[in-house]
Amino acid sequence: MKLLKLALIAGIAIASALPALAADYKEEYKISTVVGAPFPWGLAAQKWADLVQERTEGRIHMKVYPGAQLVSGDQTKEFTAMRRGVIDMAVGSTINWSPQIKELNIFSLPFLMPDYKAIDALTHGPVGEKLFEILKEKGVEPLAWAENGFREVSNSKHAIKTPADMDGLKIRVVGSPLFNDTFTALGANPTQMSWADAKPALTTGAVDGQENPLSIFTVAKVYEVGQKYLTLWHYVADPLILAVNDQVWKSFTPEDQEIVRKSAVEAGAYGVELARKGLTGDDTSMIDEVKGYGVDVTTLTDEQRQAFVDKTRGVYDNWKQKIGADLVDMAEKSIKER
Ligand code: X2X
Repeated sequence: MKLLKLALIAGIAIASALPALAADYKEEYKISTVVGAPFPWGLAAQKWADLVQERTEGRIHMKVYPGAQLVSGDQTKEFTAMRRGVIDMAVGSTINWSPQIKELNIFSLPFLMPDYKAIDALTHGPVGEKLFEILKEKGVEPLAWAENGFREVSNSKHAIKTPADMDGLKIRVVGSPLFNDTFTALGANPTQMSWADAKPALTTGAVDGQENPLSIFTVAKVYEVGQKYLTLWHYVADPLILAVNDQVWKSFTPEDQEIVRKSAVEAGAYGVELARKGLTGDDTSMIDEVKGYGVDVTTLTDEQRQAFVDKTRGVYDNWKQKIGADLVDMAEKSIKER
Protein backbone atom coordinates (compact mmCIF):
# COMPACT_ATOMS: atom_id res chain seq x y z
CA MET A 1 0.00 0.00 0.00
CA LYS A 2 2.72 2.36 1.03
CA LEU A 3 4.67 1.43 -2.07
CA LEU A 4 1.65 2.07 -4.25
CA LYS A 5 1.18 5.49 -2.67
CA LEU A 6 4.80 6.32 -3.26
CA ALA A 7 4.61 5.18 -6.85
CA LEU A 8 1.51 7.31 -7.33
CA ILE A 9 3.13 10.40 -5.86
CA ALA A 10 6.19 9.84 -8.00
CA GLY A 11 3.97 9.45 -11.02
CA ILE A 12 2.15 12.69 -10.31
CA ALA A 13 5.44 14.48 -9.73
CA ILE A 14 6.77 13.31 -13.07
CA ALA A 15 3.53 14.17 -14.87
CA SER A 16 3.36 17.69 -13.46
CA ALA A 17 6.99 18.32 -14.28
CA LEU A 18 6.29 17.61 -17.93
CA PRO A 19 4.81 20.26 -20.17
CA ALA A 20 1.31 19.75 -21.61
CA LEU A 21 1.77 16.55 -23.51
CA ALA A 22 1.43 16.11 -27.21
CA ALA A 23 -0.83 13.24 -26.21
CA ASP A 24 -3.33 15.91 -25.08
CA TYR A 25 -3.41 17.39 -28.53
CA LYS A 26 -6.06 16.61 -31.11
CA GLU A 27 -5.14 14.39 -34.02
CA GLU A 28 -6.06 17.17 -36.41
CA TYR A 29 -6.72 20.89 -36.18
CA LYS A 30 -9.12 22.17 -38.79
CA ILE A 31 -8.34 25.46 -40.57
CA SER A 32 -11.29 27.09 -42.30
CA THR A 33 -10.82 29.18 -45.44
CA VAL A 34 -13.19 30.38 -48.16
CA VAL A 35 -10.82 29.45 -50.98
CA GLY A 36 -7.97 26.94 -50.98
CA ALA A 37 -4.83 26.55 -53.04
CA PRO A 38 -3.91 27.76 -55.65
CA PHE A 39 -5.48 31.04 -54.48
CA PRO A 40 -2.94 33.10 -52.47
CA TRP A 41 -5.38 32.84 -49.54
CA GLY A 42 -5.37 29.03 -49.56
CA LEU A 43 -1.63 28.89 -50.19
CA ALA A 44 -1.03 31.04 -47.10
CA ALA A 45 -3.18 28.69 -45.00
CA GLN A 46 -1.33 25.67 -46.39
CA LYS A 47 2.02 27.28 -45.66
CA TRP A 48 0.95 27.85 -42.07
CA ALA A 49 -0.01 24.20 -41.69
CA ASP A 50 3.21 23.00 -43.35
CA LEU A 51 5.49 25.17 -41.21
CA VAL A 52 3.76 24.07 -38.00
CA GLN A 53 3.86 20.41 -39.03
CA GLU A 54 7.59 20.60 -39.67
CA ARG A 55 8.53 22.70 -36.65
CA THR A 56 6.49 20.71 -34.15
CA GLU A 57 7.66 17.46 -35.73
CA GLY A 58 4.06 16.53 -36.30
CA ARG A 59 2.84 17.28 -32.75
CA ILE A 60 0.42 19.77 -34.24
CA HIS A 61 -1.21 18.60 -37.42
CA MET A 62 -3.31 21.25 -39.17
CA LYS A 63 -5.49 20.67 -42.22
CA VAL A 64 -7.05 23.26 -44.54
CA TYR A 65 -10.79 22.95 -45.22
CA PRO A 66 -11.56 25.34 -48.09
CA GLY A 67 -14.92 26.43 -49.46
CA ALA A 68 -16.13 27.46 -45.99
CA GLN A 69 -17.24 23.81 -45.83
CA LEU A 70 -16.95 23.69 -42.04
CA VAL A 71 -19.77 26.25 -41.92
CA SER A 72 -21.76 24.70 -44.81
CA GLY A 73 -20.57 27.37 -47.21
CA ASP A 74 -21.84 30.27 -45.10
CA GLN A 75 -18.65 32.25 -44.75
CA THR A 76 -20.32 34.87 -42.55
CA LYS A 77 -20.65 32.20 -39.83
CA GLU A 78 -16.96 31.38 -39.77
CA PHE A 79 -16.02 33.63 -36.89
CA THR A 80 -18.83 32.37 -34.67
CA ALA A 81 -17.91 28.77 -35.43
CA MET A 82 -14.29 29.42 -34.52
CA ARG A 83 -15.22 31.24 -31.33
CA ARG A 84 -17.42 28.34 -30.28
CA GLY A 85 -14.74 25.78 -31.12
CA VAL A 86 -16.70 24.15 -33.93
CA ILE A 87 -13.64 24.97 -36.00
CA ASP A 88 -10.16 25.24 -34.50
CA MET A 89 -8.52 27.82 -36.70
CA ALA A 90 -9.20 30.04 -39.64
CA VAL A 91 -7.57 32.22 -42.22
CA GLY A 92 -10.51 34.53 -42.63
CA SER A 93 -11.39 37.71 -44.47
CA THR A 94 -12.18 40.78 -42.39
CA ILE A 95 -15.35 41.08 -44.48
CA ASN A 96 -16.61 37.65 -43.49
CA TRP A 97 -16.02 38.29 -39.79
CA SER A 98 -17.44 41.81 -39.81
CA PRO A 99 -21.04 40.73 -39.12
CA GLN A 100 -19.80 39.71 -35.64
CA ILE A 101 -16.96 42.24 -35.20
CA LYS A 102 -18.31 45.55 -36.40
CA GLU A 103 -14.88 47.21 -36.18
CA LEU A 104 -13.59 44.96 -38.98
CA ASN A 105 -15.85 46.90 -41.35
CA ILE A 106 -13.15 49.55 -41.27
CA PHE A 107 -11.39 47.93 -44.27
CA SER A 108 -14.67 48.07 -46.21
CA LEU A 109 -15.13 51.83 -45.79
CA PRO A 110 -15.28 53.03 -49.39
CA PHE A 111 -12.04 54.64 -50.58
CA LEU A 112 -10.35 54.75 -47.16
CA MET A 113 -7.15 53.02 -48.36
CA PRO A 114 -5.69 54.43 -51.59
CA ASP A 115 -2.73 52.04 -51.92
CA TYR A 116 -0.92 49.03 -50.46
CA LYS A 117 1.06 51.23 -48.07
CA ALA A 118 -2.25 52.35 -46.62
CA ILE A 119 -3.31 48.75 -46.00
CA ASP A 120 0.00 48.09 -44.25
CA ALA A 121 -0.31 51.27 -42.20
CA LEU A 122 -3.54 49.88 -40.77
CA THR A 123 -2.69 46.21 -40.31
CA HIS A 124 0.79 46.91 -38.94
CA GLY A 125 -0.08 50.01 -36.95
CA PRO A 126 -2.25 50.97 -33.98
CA VAL A 127 -5.47 50.06 -35.83
CA GLY A 128 -4.27 46.49 -36.33
CA GLU A 129 -3.28 46.26 -32.67
CA LYS A 130 -6.65 47.53 -31.55
CA LEU A 131 -8.47 45.07 -33.81
CA PHE A 132 -6.43 42.18 -32.42
CA GLU A 133 -7.33 43.29 -28.87
CA ILE A 134 -11.00 43.25 -29.82
CA LEU A 135 -10.71 39.78 -31.34
CA LYS A 136 -9.00 38.49 -28.19
CA GLU A 137 -11.85 39.83 -26.09
CA LYS A 138 -14.24 37.90 -28.34
CA GLY A 139 -12.56 34.57 -27.64
CA VAL A 140 -10.07 33.97 -30.41
CA GLU A 141 -6.32 34.37 -30.56
CA PRO A 142 -5.37 36.46 -33.62
CA LEU A 143 -1.83 35.75 -34.76
CA ALA A 144 -1.06 37.42 -38.06
CA TRP A 145 -2.30 39.21 -41.18
CA ALA A 146 -2.44 37.99 -44.75
CA GLU A 147 -4.35 39.46 -47.69
CA ASN A 148 -7.13 38.88 -50.15
CA GLY A 149 -6.54 42.21 -51.88
CA PHE A 150 -8.00 45.33 -53.41
CA ARG A 151 -11.46 44.51 -54.64
CA GLU A 152 -12.13 45.57 -58.22
CA VAL A 153 -15.55 45.59 -59.85
CA SER A 154 -16.45 43.56 -62.93
CA ASN A 155 -19.65 43.15 -64.94
CA SER A 156 -21.05 41.69 -68.12
CA LYS A 157 -22.75 44.80 -69.56
CA HIS A 158 -20.39 47.69 -70.20
CA ALA A 159 -17.29 49.50 -68.94
CA ILE A 160 -17.75 51.32 -65.63
CA LYS A 161 -16.12 54.76 -65.74
CA THR A 162 -18.62 56.90 -63.86
CA PRO A 163 -21.13 56.21 -61.09
CA ALA A 164 -23.85 56.58 -63.75
CA ASP A 165 -22.46 53.46 -65.43
CA MET A 166 -23.49 51.47 -62.36
CA ASP A 167 -27.09 52.49 -62.61
CA GLY A 168 -29.32 49.45 -62.13
CA LEU A 169 -26.50 46.90 -62.42
CA LYS A 170 -27.19 43.80 -60.35
CA ILE A 171 -24.03 43.22 -58.33
CA ARG A 172 -23.26 40.26 -56.12
CA VAL A 173 -21.82 41.50 -52.82
CA VAL A 174 -20.43 39.83 -49.71
CA GLY A 175 -21.98 39.52 -46.29
CA SER A 176 -21.73 42.94 -44.66
CA PRO A 177 -24.59 45.45 -44.87
CA LEU A 178 -21.97 48.12 -45.59
CA PHE A 179 -21.58 46.67 -49.10
CA ASN A 180 -25.31 47.01 -49.70
CA ASP A 181 -25.13 50.64 -48.66
CA THR A 182 -22.13 51.41 -50.87
CA PHE A 183 -23.59 49.86 -54.01
CA THR A 184 -27.01 51.33 -53.38
CA ALA A 185 -25.42 54.79 -53.05
CA LEU A 186 -23.78 54.21 -56.44
CA GLY A 187 -27.15 53.46 -58.02
CA ALA A 188 -26.50 49.72 -58.43
CA ASN A 189 -28.71 46.90 -57.28
CA PRO A 190 -26.67 44.82 -54.78
CA THR A 191 -27.51 41.22 -53.86
CA GLN A 192 -25.80 39.58 -50.94
CA MET A 193 -24.71 35.99 -51.43
CA SER A 194 -21.93 33.59 -50.47
CA TRP A 195 -18.95 32.94 -52.68
CA ALA A 196 -20.29 29.43 -53.32
CA ASP A 197 -23.38 30.95 -54.93
CA ALA A 198 -21.61 33.77 -56.74
CA LYS A 199 -20.21 32.00 -59.80
CA PRO A 200 -23.47 30.17 -60.59
CA ALA A 201 -25.34 33.48 -60.28
CA LEU A 202 -22.90 35.11 -62.70
CA THR A 203 -23.17 32.16 -65.07
CA THR A 204 -26.96 32.28 -65.29
CA GLY A 205 -27.01 36.07 -65.44
CA ALA A 206 -28.98 36.28 -62.18
CA VAL A 207 -26.47 39.02 -61.39
CA ASP A 208 -24.54 41.25 -63.82
CA GLY A 209 -21.40 41.79 -61.79
CA GLN A 210 -19.27 41.17 -58.75
CA GLU A 211 -16.32 42.66 -56.88
CA ASN A 212 -13.25 40.68 -55.85
CA PRO A 213 -9.47 40.93 -55.88
CA LEU A 214 -7.73 40.07 -59.14
CA SER A 215 -6.23 36.92 -57.63
CA ILE A 216 -9.77 35.60 -57.16
CA PHE A 217 -10.88 36.90 -60.57
CA THR A 218 -8.09 35.04 -62.35
CA VAL A 219 -7.76 31.81 -60.34
CA ALA A 220 -11.54 31.31 -60.22
CA LYS A 221 -11.71 32.21 -63.93
CA VAL A 222 -14.46 34.73 -63.32
CA TYR A 223 -13.77 36.11 -66.82
CA GLU A 224 -15.21 32.87 -68.23
CA VAL A 225 -18.68 33.62 -66.92
CA GLY A 226 -19.37 36.73 -68.96
CA GLN A 227 -17.41 39.20 -66.81
CA LYS A 228 -15.96 41.12 -69.73
CA TYR A 229 -15.58 44.54 -68.10
CA LEU A 230 -13.31 45.23 -65.18
CA THR A 231 -12.71 48.55 -63.45
CA LEU A 232 -9.64 49.03 -61.25
CA TRP A 233 -10.98 51.40 -58.62
CA HIS A 234 -9.31 50.11 -55.42
CA TYR A 235 -12.41 51.03 -53.44
CA VAL A 236 -11.81 48.60 -50.55
CA ALA A 237 -9.39 45.79 -49.68
CA ASP A 238 -9.84 42.83 -47.39
CA PRO A 239 -6.94 41.69 -45.26
CA LEU A 240 -7.03 38.13 -43.92
CA ILE A 241 -6.47 37.19 -40.29
CA LEU A 242 -4.83 33.96 -39.14
CA ALA A 243 -6.45 33.03 -35.83
CA VAL A 244 -6.99 30.17 -33.39
CA ASN A 245 -9.89 29.35 -31.07
CA ASP A 246 -9.02 30.42 -27.54
CA GLN A 247 -9.35 27.00 -25.88
CA VAL A 248 -7.26 25.38 -28.57
CA TRP A 249 -4.67 28.10 -28.16
CA LYS A 250 -4.49 27.61 -24.40
CA SER A 251 -4.09 23.86 -24.81
CA PHE A 252 -0.77 24.38 -26.61
CA THR A 253 2.47 24.50 -24.62
CA PRO A 254 4.22 27.90 -24.60
CA GLU A 255 6.86 26.43 -26.89
CA ASP A 256 4.24 25.28 -29.39
CA GLN A 257 2.32 28.56 -29.13
CA GLU A 258 5.52 30.31 -30.18
CA ILE A 259 5.91 27.98 -33.15
CA VAL A 260 2.27 28.40 -34.24
CA ARG A 261 2.48 32.20 -33.93
CA LYS A 262 5.80 32.57 -35.72
CA SER A 263 4.64 30.25 -38.50
CA ALA A 264 1.44 32.28 -38.88
CA VAL A 265 3.44 35.49 -39.25
CA GLU A 266 5.64 33.93 -41.94
CA ALA A 267 2.75 32.31 -43.77
CA GLY A 268 0.84 35.61 -43.64
CA ALA A 269 3.75 37.56 -45.12
CA TYR A 270 4.03 34.92 -47.85
CA GLY A 271 0.31 35.27 -48.55
CA VAL A 272 0.60 39.07 -48.83
CA GLU A 273 3.47 38.69 -51.28
CA LEU A 274 1.48 36.26 -53.43
CA ALA A 275 -1.67 38.41 -53.32
CA ARG A 276 0.27 41.44 -54.59
CA LYS A 277 2.23 39.62 -57.27
CA GLY A 278 1.85 41.28 -60.65
CA LEU A 279 0.03 44.24 -59.15
CA THR A 280 2.74 46.36 -57.59
CA GLY A 281 5.64 48.58 -58.62
CA ASP A 282 7.00 47.85 -62.07
CA ASP A 283 5.35 44.47 -62.21
CA THR A 284 1.80 44.83 -63.48
CA SER A 285 1.79 41.49 -65.25
CA MET A 286 -1.45 40.44 -63.56
CA ILE A 287 -3.31 43.22 -65.39
CA ASP A 288 -1.81 42.08 -68.69
CA GLU A 289 -2.87 38.56 -67.85
CA VAL A 290 -6.46 39.72 -67.34
CA LYS A 291 -6.39 41.67 -70.61
CA GLY A 292 -5.08 38.52 -72.27
CA TYR A 293 -8.34 36.79 -71.33
CA GLY A 294 -10.19 39.35 -73.45
CA VAL A 295 -11.32 41.47 -70.51
CA ASP A 296 -11.80 45.19 -71.10
CA VAL A 297 -9.86 46.80 -68.24
CA THR A 298 -10.60 50.36 -67.13
CA THR A 299 -8.17 52.25 -64.93
CA LEU A 300 -9.84 55.33 -63.47
CA THR A 301 -8.16 58.72 -63.64
CA ASP A 302 -7.95 60.58 -60.31
CA GLU A 303 -10.85 62.75 -61.40
CA GLN A 304 -13.01 59.78 -62.39
CA ARG A 305 -12.22 58.05 -59.10
CA GLN A 306 -13.17 61.16 -57.16
CA ALA A 307 -16.71 60.95 -58.56
CA PHE A 308 -17.08 57.54 -56.88
CA VAL A 309 -15.57 58.88 -53.66
CA ASP A 310 -18.06 61.76 -53.64
CA LYS A 311 -21.03 59.47 -54.26
CA THR A 312 -20.12 57.19 -51.36
CA ARG A 313 -19.09 59.85 -48.87
CA GLY A 314 -22.42 59.68 -47.04
CA VAL A 315 -21.99 55.92 -46.57
CA TYR A 316 -18.48 56.50 -45.27
CA ASP A 317 -19.63 59.09 -42.74
CA ASN A 318 -22.53 56.96 -41.57
CA TRP A 319 -20.41 53.82 -41.16
CA LYS A 320 -17.62 55.76 -39.50
CA GLN A 321 -20.01 56.27 -36.61
CA LYS A 322 -21.13 52.64 -36.60
CA ILE A 323 -17.56 51.30 -36.61
CA GLY A 324 -16.39 53.83 -34.02
CA ALA A 325 -15.26 57.33 -34.95
CA ASP A 326 -12.13 57.05 -32.77
CA LEU A 327 -10.90 53.97 -34.57
CA VAL A 328 -11.59 55.50 -37.99
CA ASP A 329 -9.82 58.72 -36.94
CA MET A 330 -6.85 56.59 -35.93
CA ALA A 331 -6.94 54.88 -39.35
CA GLU A 332 -7.13 58.18 -41.21
CA LYS A 333 -4.14 59.43 -39.24
CA SER A 334 -2.07 56.28 -39.89
CA ILE A 335 -2.82 56.55 -43.60
CA LYS A 336 -1.92 60.23 -43.73
CA GLU A 337 1.41 59.54 -42.03
CA ARG A 338 2.26 56.42 -44.05
O1 X2X B 1 -16.83 35.97 -51.11
C1 X2X B 1 -15.91 36.65 -51.58
O2 X2X B 1 -16.10 37.52 -52.43
C2 X2X B 1 -14.51 36.42 -51.08
C3 X2X B 1 -14.03 35.07 -51.59
O3 X2X B 1 -13.67 37.42 -51.58
C4 X2X B 1 -14.54 36.49 -49.60
O4 X2X B 1 -14.62 35.50 -48.92
C5 X2X B 1 -14.53 37.81 -48.95
